[in-house]
Amino acid sequence: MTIAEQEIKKFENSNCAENAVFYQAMEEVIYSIAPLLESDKKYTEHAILERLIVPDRVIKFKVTWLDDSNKIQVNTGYRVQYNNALGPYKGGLRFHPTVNEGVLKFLGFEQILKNSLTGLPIGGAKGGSDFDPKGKSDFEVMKFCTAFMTELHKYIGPRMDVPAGDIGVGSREIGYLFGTYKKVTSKYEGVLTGKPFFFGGSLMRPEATGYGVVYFTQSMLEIEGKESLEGKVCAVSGAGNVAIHAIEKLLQIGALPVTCSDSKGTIYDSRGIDIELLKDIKLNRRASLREYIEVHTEASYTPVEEYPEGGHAVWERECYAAFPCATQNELTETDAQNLINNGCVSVTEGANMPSTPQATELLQKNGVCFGPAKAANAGGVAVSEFEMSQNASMSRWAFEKVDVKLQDTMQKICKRVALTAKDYGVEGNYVDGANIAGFKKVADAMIAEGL
Ligand code: NDP
Ligand code: 2IT
Repeated sequence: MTIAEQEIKKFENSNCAENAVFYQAMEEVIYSIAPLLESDKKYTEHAILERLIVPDRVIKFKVTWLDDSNKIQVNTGYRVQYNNALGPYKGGLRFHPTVNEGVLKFLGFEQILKNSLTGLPIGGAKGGSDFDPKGKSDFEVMKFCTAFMTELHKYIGPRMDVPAGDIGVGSREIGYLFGTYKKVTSKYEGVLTGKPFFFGGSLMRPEATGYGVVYFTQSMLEIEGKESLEGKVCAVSGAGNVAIHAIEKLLQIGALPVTCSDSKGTIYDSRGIDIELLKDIKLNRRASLREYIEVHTEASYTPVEEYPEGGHAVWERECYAAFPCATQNELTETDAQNLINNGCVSVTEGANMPSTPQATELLQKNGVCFGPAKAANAGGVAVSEFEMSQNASMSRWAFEKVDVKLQDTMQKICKRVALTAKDYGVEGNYVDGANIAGFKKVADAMIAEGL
């Protein structure tokens, strides 16, 4: 049995339905870092994987709130404080009905290695709730956020744990959460990132993840000797924070993003996505993407019921570069085959773990440049750390300054990942490069810090 197989065996009891995505993420990392474990036995001797895979703590709490008809609602809240070897726990909050401990452990585990790759002093965490903001009034969202933070505030702080947004949590929710934290603690401090700019947020935090994904892709294509994105057709999935800003940056650099999608269906617009309309539908009005074709009648809308079997309408389109930016496991083996058949040259993950293991393997085998989430979407958390920095020094940075620092961060991550892959004999494999580089830094800190 190889070292990687021995390590995975130690966790086979945790492979239950609730932990499926967590197990998937963990298994990928362990197989990826096998060359490091084989070449340096200290990581096994110090039981680093056993210590890294079990979170420092999982906080689980009840959230009770009154809906608009004065009916009592009960949800579950979580914060998984995973690892703080490199800095305070840091990572987003997800509000979505599919949230459970297994999903948050997968996201928190990925976050440790992602945050390590940024080179910034931040540990890994994730949290959230099974609360569904869809269809709720602003007042209901506010009441839920107040109830959630009334409990969570006990466990977080600017030097302890700094949450941010993720699916279902944007600047509106962060505002309500911040307001409650301030009220119950009487402290005005940088305890959350992704705040609106006028009360302590960083310029460019909303754009950071999507823009960073495009900056990462530009670097990856350059390193791999491929043609740049300018003038190229691109396919993007999702229609939330990450997808919208990836589309915006693609348009700014002269690429042609022709798709976007939400949980109900996919838009294809061969002339390029109308970004202002998309923002109005999804950010301002939180409406369905279907409305896009009411304005652009020549575009097409494919509802999920009509997706190809085992696949998604976005990835049936011919494109040079693909950007899955919606959710985990949204890009399947069928989708990967469609992309390959249509001549796709690169896939960059904007969402966390959007490609299934089978899809990733197929894309890599066929020579498609593959930018894994923990490297490619690290721009969001990097600008979150810039926000922590600005809050701590009571300062404000200009948009251009944040943008330059973000570009620099994404280029450095990309080069480091490519170099690490080369050093460990897997040149061109950005998945292994990211896992090894991210893991090594955290593991070395854990060893240096003792038990
Ligand atoms: P949003 O809530 O802003 O948008 C999520 C988008 O994905 C929406 O279009 C939503 O559709 C769609 N979606 C969500 N769940 C599903 C599903 N089960 N099936 C199909 N579509 C779905 O979230 P973000 O844009 O912030 O997050 C998207 C991804 O990026 C997530 O994987 C997140 O973890 C990751 N990420 C986010 C970062 C950030 O800074 N926000 C940073 C790094 C990664 P609908 O509108 O119908 O709900
Ligand atoms: O997955 C992620 O990196 C995020 N949701 C952002 C985390 C953060 O702390 O900004």
